[in-house]
Amino acid sequence: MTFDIVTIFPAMVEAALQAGVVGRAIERGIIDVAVHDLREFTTDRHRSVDDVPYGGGPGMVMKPEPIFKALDRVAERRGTPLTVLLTSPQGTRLTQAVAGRLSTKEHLVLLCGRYEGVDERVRSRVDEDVSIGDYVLSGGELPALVVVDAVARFVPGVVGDDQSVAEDSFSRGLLDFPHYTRPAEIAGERVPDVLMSGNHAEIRRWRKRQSLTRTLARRPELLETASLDDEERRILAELQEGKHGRS
Ligand code: 4GX
Repeated sequence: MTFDIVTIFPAMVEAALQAGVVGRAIERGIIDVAVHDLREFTTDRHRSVDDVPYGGGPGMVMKPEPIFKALDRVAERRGTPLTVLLTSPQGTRLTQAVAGRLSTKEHLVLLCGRYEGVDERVRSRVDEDVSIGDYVLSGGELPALVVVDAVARFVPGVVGDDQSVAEDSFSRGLLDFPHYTRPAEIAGERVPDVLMSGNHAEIRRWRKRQSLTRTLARRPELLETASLDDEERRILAELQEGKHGRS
């Protein structure tokens, strides 16, 4: 899968792409990510990417010409079809399901908005707006990186252990269970005995109960759409009756 990111802060985006799971996937050639400096597609002496809004008002608007030129370059280099995403607070909220849908595309282009946004005529080249959440950021670079990370994890081979993708709590619609590593005791807090018991059936049930307890307490709406197995449905019923609720 290939990603093209169009930004006025290429160094910021490139630095983040070198770290962790995504950085390794790029190194191994499992995904290809190219970062394009929007200023390279300007033609004026000041390399302007923004201009004052028609109609007046505060702030600046991203000029359409450099964006059109950048998208033309990407299309010509990669060949069609490209799916162009604009990171914006007006967009489709990014969820695990949306990331999964986007991962079925061969090629994503992420346009990082800055200032008050882009000239409306850029819309003719945008397939979908994507928002990472209801808060105001200074630009679309962090959202673009979030989209690449969440989408890339669906690409086979990006996450080393396929099992951990399948068992990822959010892909099942539940919150994660608590994790522990050594030492067995720190600051007077011990690792729960069940995790040291070697009883794998017990451990599995305990983790399910923990996931369900947390989801019920913190994100009960997730339970409406979660895919639960028989055992999880039984545990949930118990929890909702108020039994064993504090385990
Ligand atoms: N999830 N921002 C984009 C400028 C902008 C505005 C409108 C395009 C259209 C954000 C978010 C976010 C702030 C990034 C405004 N670009 N993007 N920027 N939350 O808040 O995605």
